[in-house]
Amino acid sequence: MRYYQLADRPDGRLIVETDSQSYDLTAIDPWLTSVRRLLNKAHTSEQSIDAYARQAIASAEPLSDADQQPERALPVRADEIWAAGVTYEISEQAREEESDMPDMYVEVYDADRPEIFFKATPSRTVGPNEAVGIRADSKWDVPEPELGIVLYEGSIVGYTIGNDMSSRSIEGENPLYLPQAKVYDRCCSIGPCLQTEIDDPRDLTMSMSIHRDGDCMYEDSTSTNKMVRSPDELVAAYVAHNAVPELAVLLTGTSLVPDDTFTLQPDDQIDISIEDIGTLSNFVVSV
Ligand code: DO4
Ligand code: MG
Repeated sequence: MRYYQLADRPDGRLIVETDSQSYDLTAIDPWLTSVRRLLNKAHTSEQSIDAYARQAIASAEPLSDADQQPERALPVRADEIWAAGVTYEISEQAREEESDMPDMYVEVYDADRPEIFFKATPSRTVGPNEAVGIRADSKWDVPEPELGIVLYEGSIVGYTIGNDMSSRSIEGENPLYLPQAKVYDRCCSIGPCLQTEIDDPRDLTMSMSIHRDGDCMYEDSTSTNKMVRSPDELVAAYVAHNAVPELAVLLTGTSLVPDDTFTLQPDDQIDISIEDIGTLSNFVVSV
């Protein structure tokens, strides 16, 4: 099932989409304004969120198409977002090329311990159709389209799409600058929904396009089957010796890297799609 957040009411509105219909969970229970609240209720009644939602919508009327038009907002307001790195060969090769210290990327790609880094707080995270940032002190900037794992109390509850916005010039100058290359205003986008029914997260088609003034500057697709780590392995590394917050997102690394001649500019339009989840669209601003 797909869970969407709408922002057309002050407290928000939570929509669930089943195979064939959409339902307004907030209209059914006014307390259910967010995915977090739904997870809280499901957790208290020892049910999965899908079981809880199915019960809630059992006797409700589905929404008409017109009711579903309002803009979709950030679907999961995670307490923190972390990200895995160098989980695909193409990412390892790109870092090797951009860095004066390439060996460390080869080593982490092959190592038992994955690279996991802190990516964003809620204040730095945007939702669908909002602006993502490129740093004004960076010369080379890219989006990183990534499958996002949504975790409640450290356990996987579903998947989403994430954009790990990155400064390649700052990271390339010195790997110790990674936090500055990765964590800044509007550095992360999440959306368009929380999808709880993914059969195999390691077999999803993912694509990204970047448009500038109506021209396509980049377009490519890949599959999560090229990931060298499993979601379970990445989650195990994230929760190890780490009291994680109630709601978190863990991004799983990028497998789509534009040519080295490409850098983002303000007003560029980024569209990232993952099979069974949907499309996350954002435009770029300088921050
Ligand atoms: O090692 C630096 C970051 C890698 C990353 O963000 C990725 O592979 O997606
Ligand atoms: Mg990344």
